Amino acid sequence: SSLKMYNTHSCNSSVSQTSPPVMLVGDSGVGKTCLLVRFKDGAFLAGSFISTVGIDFRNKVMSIDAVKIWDTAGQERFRSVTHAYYRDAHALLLLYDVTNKASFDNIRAWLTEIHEYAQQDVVVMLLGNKADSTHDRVVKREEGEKLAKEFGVPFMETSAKSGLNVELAFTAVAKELKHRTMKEPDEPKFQLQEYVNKEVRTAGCCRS
Ligand SMILES: Nc1nc2c(ncn2[C@@H]2O[C@H](COP(=O)(O)OP(=O)(O)OP(=O)(O)O)[C@@H](O)[C@H]2O)c(=O)[nH]1
Ligand SMILES: [Mg+2]
Repeated sequence: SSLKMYNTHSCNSSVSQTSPPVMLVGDSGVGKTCLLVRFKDGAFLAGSFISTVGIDFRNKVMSIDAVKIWDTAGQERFRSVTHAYYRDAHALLLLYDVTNKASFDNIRAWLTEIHEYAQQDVVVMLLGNKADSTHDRVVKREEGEKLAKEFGVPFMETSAKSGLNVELAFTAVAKELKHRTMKEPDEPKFQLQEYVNKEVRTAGCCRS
């Protein structure tokens, strides 16, 4: 089946069939592929923009856990392909671009789609990407915070260019997913929102 595809990219056996899939979603051009490349390889893809076709499968072994990362195409014409993967995703990183108001306005539609196609207990995190673009910014951090609060999802701003909060976004969801699988009855529940609040950095204030 096509679902087997994700293992063909893996040369590390610790990313197995049971590693939880984390899916990157959001409009075309918001920086999903760049965020993944920054996280995986520590590099930034500057210059010409190569839009993702369909879905791309990557693996990463983190100190917390190994995760499979599915980078999806934001373009409308690939929507039916990405829909097919929603139900298998354990976590969704939903991105908008702080320099693109339409990508922010579309977040509500994305969340509706997530409710429709994803598992009910899927971990969702809202990311306002391109936080490095001070001059082109049109969406304030507070607006992102407000929207996230309305939908009860954790939020942070990120930058694939500077690296701001990139590691944190993936680490936070991996910690949450790891905690869910451990099922230790006496263990206190992992507080994703609190963890994010404690670790998050703000664009322009600190080095990333
Ligand atoms: N300044 C800045 N530019 C970024 C950042 N992330 C991505 N970009 C730029 O935005 C453009 C689109 O990035 P991609 O990662 O390819 O976008 P995508 O969301 O994967 O788009 P699709 O694959 O079409 O869904 C590229 O030209 C990147 O260089 C960022 O954090 N800061
Ligand atoms: Mg892409």
